[in-house]
Amino acid sequence: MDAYELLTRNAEEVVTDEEIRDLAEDPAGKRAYVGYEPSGVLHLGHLLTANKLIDLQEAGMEVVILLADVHAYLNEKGSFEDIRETAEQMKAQFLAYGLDEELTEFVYGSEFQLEDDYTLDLHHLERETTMNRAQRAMAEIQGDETAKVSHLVYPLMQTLDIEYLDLDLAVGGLDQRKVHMLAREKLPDLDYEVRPAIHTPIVANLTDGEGKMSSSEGITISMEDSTDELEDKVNSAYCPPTRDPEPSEDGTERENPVLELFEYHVFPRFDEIVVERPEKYGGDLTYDDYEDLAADLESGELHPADAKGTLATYLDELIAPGREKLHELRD
Ligand code: NAL
Repeated sequence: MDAYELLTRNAEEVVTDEEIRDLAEDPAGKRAYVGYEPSGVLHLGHLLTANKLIDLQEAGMEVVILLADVHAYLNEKGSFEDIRETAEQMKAQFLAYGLDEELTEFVYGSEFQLEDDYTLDLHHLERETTMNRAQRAMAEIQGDETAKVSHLVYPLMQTLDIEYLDLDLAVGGLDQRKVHMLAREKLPDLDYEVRPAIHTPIVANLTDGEGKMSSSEGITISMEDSTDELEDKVNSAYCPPTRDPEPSEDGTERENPVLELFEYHVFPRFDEIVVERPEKYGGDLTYDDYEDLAADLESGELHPADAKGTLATYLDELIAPGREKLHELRD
């Protein structure tokens, strides 16, 4: 796979394509970042962006993972001490998941976000940005409240971090796009450069294919799940035999989350997917391409129950090393 393809595969959006093409010309040694509010346990949302980081490393890029402790504090995720502790666990799980240790740097936000220069730049950015704009940038991340001043400061700090970490590329889920757009618009006001961004898709809710999968509401799969729990969650997932399910009765768009998990989580990490079936049901099916699996589900060649069983097996293999790490850390 060439570098441009590695950078862009499974991306929902790249900003801008031209800038990403330039970067793909010579990716070796270039630095990409992603930031996470520390939480004790990685879930599929984290792993989706991590898959993109693995793609970037395969293209030769270095990856900076910002453990956004100050951001988590601003977003009321706990005491500062608790947040720091969960960040250490997070680090171990990322490495267990398959990020290249040589090409990954972990940085705590508090290492540089409390310095004088940073603070003064932040105040400059506060002067350049309307409350309405900051609020809109934060809405997708924080939910529907965004009622505290801390929620307005949050996206401005995220904007500034792109400069302070000396990066060539910003990576994040589609829910980060408004922050990245704010950064592209405002960094030049402070005489800083604009950087390209890659946004990964957001997977739909597992149980009904509506909205987005979320760790706070509904079901997500995490490094904490046992093999049995994972199997139960996948088996109860919504999986009509189509890529484009009808909207629900109240008109809400629906996706097929089982297919999405195959596309964004399984196929990027395995060369070949085997669906094991007894001979009397047609024997094993083997896929090296997501499109073929999706087509077989649609035609009826692949039964949803077999698709789910296979999905659970491969997801289990992906989370097993991180699960083990978590148990080690807790014992
Ligand atoms: C991502 C987050 C927080 C701070 C960041 C700073 C720089 C780059 C990326 C960052 C977390 C992210 C989330 N906003 O919603 O998880």
